[in-house]
Amino acid sequence: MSRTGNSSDTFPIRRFEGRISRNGVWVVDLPMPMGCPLGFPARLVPPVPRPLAMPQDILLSTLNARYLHAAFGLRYLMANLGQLRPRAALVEFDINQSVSEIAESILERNPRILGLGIYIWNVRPTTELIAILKRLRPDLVVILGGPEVSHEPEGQEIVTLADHVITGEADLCFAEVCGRLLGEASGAPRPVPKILHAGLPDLARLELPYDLYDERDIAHRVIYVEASRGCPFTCEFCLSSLDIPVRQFPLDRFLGAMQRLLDRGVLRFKFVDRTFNLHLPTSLAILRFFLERMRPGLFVHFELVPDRLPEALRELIAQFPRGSLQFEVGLQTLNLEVEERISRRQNHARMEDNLRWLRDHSGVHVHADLIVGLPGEDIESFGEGFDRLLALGPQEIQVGILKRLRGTPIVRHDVEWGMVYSPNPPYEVLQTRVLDFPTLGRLKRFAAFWDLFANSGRFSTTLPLLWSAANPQSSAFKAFLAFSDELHRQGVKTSGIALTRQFELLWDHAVRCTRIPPGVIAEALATDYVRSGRNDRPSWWSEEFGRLPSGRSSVASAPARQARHLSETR
Ligand code: B12
Ligand code: SF4
Repeated sequence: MSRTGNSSDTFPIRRFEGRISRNGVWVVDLPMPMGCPLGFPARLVPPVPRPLAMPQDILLSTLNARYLHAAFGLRYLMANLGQLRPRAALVEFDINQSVSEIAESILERNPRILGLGIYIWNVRPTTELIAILKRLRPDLVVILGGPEVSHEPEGQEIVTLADHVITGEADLCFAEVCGRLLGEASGAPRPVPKILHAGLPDLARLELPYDLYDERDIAHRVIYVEASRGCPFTCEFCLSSLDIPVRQFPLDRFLGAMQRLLDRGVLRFKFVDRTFNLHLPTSLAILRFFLERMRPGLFVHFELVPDRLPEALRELIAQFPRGSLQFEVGLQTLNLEVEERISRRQNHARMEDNLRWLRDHSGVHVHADLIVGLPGEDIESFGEGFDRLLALGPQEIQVGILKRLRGTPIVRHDVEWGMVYSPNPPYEVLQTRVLDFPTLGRLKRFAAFWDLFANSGRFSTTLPLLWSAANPQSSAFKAFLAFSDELHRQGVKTSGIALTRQFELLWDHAVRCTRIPPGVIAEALATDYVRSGRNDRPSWWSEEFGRLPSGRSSVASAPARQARHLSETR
């Protein structure tokens, strides 16, 4: 049998491609032409017997950002392979693994076609991987897809090395291309262009991929789910601004799949919908679904736009147990001019009202995002926005550095605002007309230390002291920037600091650089120390401060970090 020929002469009778539907009816999987430029006509394929499955014919793979993350996109491709599904396998790696070990593992499976998901976090090691694979197995057909190769593919080394690239949502198109390459239907392989643009698939016709989360995924990984695709907004730094229109998966089928996940013991759901609160009836139905099935440990994460929280949504949200919901809220900037410049629409008054409401009347853990380095935003403007946001009380503020994602229209500001980006992934901004390289470095450290000390929830009693009444003139942003600068001066790195060392560093800074009485600092720090699970006497605690305070109770539903925040805030 040739590697690319049709092997239909070796099949056991009674081995059919297809599946039994939920109501027990035999369904033949059709390669759907929707959105695939190869233009196969919609046709009925009779349930012909297929060859004995060769699981290695097609291998789907990717390098995830960490083991914890599952490749959701690949599972869609696998679920929608139709007749080819028994001849395919999915294997995941992560970017911390060695490229040669990954190559070995792939070659062991001896695939004919290798489909790789390419993202900003894996483009570099995957380029290396393909170079190795192609040397060892020049006949291996490599098909790429994913956001990093879906835009500006020209000139990318990884694209040069690969055989084909399918841009966009390839759920159905990948099956079509594999069918062609394997000579399905026609008996001989047929040519496929190097770059194909998959159109938007009809979500109602997609097989949902949730059964492809296996027991190990359920036990150890984030379970990604989506009820819709696309975003109606046009923020110029974001790839999703190109994903218009918004499309919904049929709600009943989606909720049925969520029920099966719950039945299999999934407790933590992460919705990747760009804006969960866009379509009110759907948002309400999904929230109601989870509320009715609430159980200890159930935790659901949504991304939403902050200025839309109508009363009906609020009523439902308020009923969720503390720590069972997490909202990721993209603010990005609070500077109106910058917002307008990057085509981002946001009603500030409503946003502020909603964030306050969430803080005061719900048990939602709010994770808010800000971006450093947007065109025209200087350090003062960023700091003011940061302080305003902090005052609204989100449990976490993630400070991200602007990235020049391939395909995004943010490049139109390059000349006017002196935008200079790194040529290497993740293409972070290096300097702008109003933020020089050293200042951006300072803000990057601020972001990393903020994550370690504030977002970790470990110092929630002590940190506010840095910008409290003891330092009335100092904004939280300035006070924490001073701490971050001080750590840098001492040569402290932004990662790999032991917890006890973090306590020492904060103690040292607070005592030396603020006017807060040592006893007050020690009391606050000791509260944080005990809450972090320690019961030994820390080096900075002295007899004169008396006994160490006792610990606080935790929040049942939330993961550890979120629980630390929420046990403090109510
Ligand atoms: C989950 C996620 C992560 C996870 C990682 C997941 C993992 N598996 O490792 C985490 C949280 C770590 C993460 C981090 C980041 N992420 Co992220 N993330 C996402 C998110 C929310 C969901 C991805 C997903 O599952 N989507 C749903 C599936 C169905 O879509 P899909 O993955 O795109 O797959 C489809 C197509 O791409 C294609 N496809 C995919 N694989 C393949 C393979 C083949 C062979 C083919 C033919 C086609 C194909 O078909 C699929 C089905 O339609 C997306 C936004 C979004 N909603 O998509 C951003 C997104 C992927 N992330 C993005 C970015 C920028 C980042 C960060 C840089 C953010 C930051 N901090 O600034 C970091 C980088 C991390 C790092 N270490 O460097 C960008 C991608 C940019 C790019 N060019 O890759 C996105 C699109 C967000 C955005 N709108 O800008 N992210
Ligand atoms: S930042 Fe959020 S609202 Fe703006 S385009 Fe991206 S996903 Fe949509």
